[in-house]
Amino acid sequence: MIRNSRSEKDEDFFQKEQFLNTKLFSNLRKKFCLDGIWDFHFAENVKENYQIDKIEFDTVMSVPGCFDAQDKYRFRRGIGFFRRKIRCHSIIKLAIGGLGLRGKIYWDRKLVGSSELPYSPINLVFDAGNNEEHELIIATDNRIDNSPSSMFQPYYDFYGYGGIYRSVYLSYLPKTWIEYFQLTTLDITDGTIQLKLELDGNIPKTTSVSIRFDDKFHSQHKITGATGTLVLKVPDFHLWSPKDPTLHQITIDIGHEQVREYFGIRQIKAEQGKILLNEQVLKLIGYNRHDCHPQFGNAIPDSLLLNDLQMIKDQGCNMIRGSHYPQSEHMLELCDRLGLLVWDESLGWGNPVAVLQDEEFQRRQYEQTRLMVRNSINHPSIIMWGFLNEAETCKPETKPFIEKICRLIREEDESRLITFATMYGIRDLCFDLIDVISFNTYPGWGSRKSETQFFESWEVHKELDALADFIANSPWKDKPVIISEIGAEALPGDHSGRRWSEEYQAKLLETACRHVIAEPRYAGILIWQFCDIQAEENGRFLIRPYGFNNKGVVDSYRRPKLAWRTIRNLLNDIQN
Ligand code: ADA
Repeated sequence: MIRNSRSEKDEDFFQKEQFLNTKLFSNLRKKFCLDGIWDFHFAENVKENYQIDKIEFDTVMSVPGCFDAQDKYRFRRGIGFFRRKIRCHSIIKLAIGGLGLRGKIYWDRKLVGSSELPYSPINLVFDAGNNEEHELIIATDNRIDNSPSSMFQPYYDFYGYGGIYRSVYLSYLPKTWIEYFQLTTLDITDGTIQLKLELDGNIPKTTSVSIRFDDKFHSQHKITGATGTLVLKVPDFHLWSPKDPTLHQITIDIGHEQVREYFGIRQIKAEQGKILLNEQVLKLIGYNRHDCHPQFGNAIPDSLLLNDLQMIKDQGCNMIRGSHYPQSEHMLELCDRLGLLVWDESLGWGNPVAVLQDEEFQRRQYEQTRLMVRNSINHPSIIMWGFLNEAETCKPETKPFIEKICRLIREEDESRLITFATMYGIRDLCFDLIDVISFNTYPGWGSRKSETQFFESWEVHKELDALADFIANSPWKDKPVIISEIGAEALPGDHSGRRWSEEYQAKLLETACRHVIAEPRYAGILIWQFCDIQAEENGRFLIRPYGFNNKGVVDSYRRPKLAWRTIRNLLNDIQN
């Protein structure tokens, strides 16, 4: 069991499947991280049917890395070709944590896979060939596709970077392998969990499964065919929560293959307008956060990622909304470890009915949502699944699609809550489909009613009361309500006290946080947003000072604005 202090096992936290050659875990799947400096070529104005044989690699690029965040290619659109040579053989699994905006993958110059889903993991299983040097090329295209089926629409309010956003791994697969496993807490009073297993490859009639918890406790089981469900009791169990994020470890061994995973025992539910974690009422307080930095784009290095999460945790928050796309494995591992709750969501931003009704867009959305849920299923930090930020959910035509996404999530996972962030307030038509009602609202900023340039708290109070009153008198009065976005822009160094100043933002956010924290009808507040982010040149670039969305409480380089200190003092006062 892992407590907060560092233990020997923690040394391997990010390489947990890589310590393969130790005697104790000799069957652990052989998995290699391919991150590093790869060969690179950037091609502008290149046609879709380019010939991969003709690409000449003339320079280098870091993986993970966004080429258009580098000075040489900043804001340029085209295809970034990344190449790496690898000596390997036989059946392998290539796992790319996420890329953008779309990608094609070549092995020895033959196409082995492609993806239209920015930020989504890509998992490819294929025969690598003989034991010799092979060539892997990942072509990442950051040109904006403005057809309705495109997953990254030109009007999104964040920059669409090009490159490999997240780590790349290669693993050898044995003849039968564990393709998927899902751990669900069944009973928090006695540590009972459910393990669903899916095998792939050459499937024997029955498979012996040996389970070990925390390297101490051992039990033997059998499954028939490719799938199986086991109900297990975790000995000496300890519950996971933000205050005490204790993790356990499971080792699943099917003879010629072993996988290990950290997990947490905890239960999340919604009841009578409240969110309960392990039967305790929970008030969510935190931030919307984009993976964005001027020098790294979406490919956030681990040290910077840790810094962001640690800042948020140390400020006294307990929650992060991963706006507006599926979060990386590293981000989720750190949140499990630090004790930060996560709302993980699939990609979307303000999509209108015409896009929401496009069949190919729908197919991609289902695919990304399913991949998100299956890839992140074992992270205790995730308490809510979300999708399609601010889609046109006030239109009846949208409802069947939203209903289908909710059904798809529930088919995969019934243990977490479902939500989406709406900008339609009381006009939204899909509240019956979800577990938690989440309002994005900008009183005192976007929806300014008063004439003065200075902040007036009544606007925030009035709006938050109106939303809470509406839900309290609606058929959804038993669903928890949260403010999923609220905020104001602040230009660092502007201390005029007027709109756009640090003071204005700090006052607005302090007012909103105090209101939600004191109001029992609210289950939480997520400030928009943690850091300033690069705006998309086709999106709101022209109405954003410096081309940035400046609603961060820290700037794009993570330098605190006044609001950061204000919220920290507020949470400190409340918690002590
Ligand atoms: C919306 C949206 C955010 C951001 C915000 C803003 O609510 O969900 O992504 O664009 O507005 O800053 O205006």
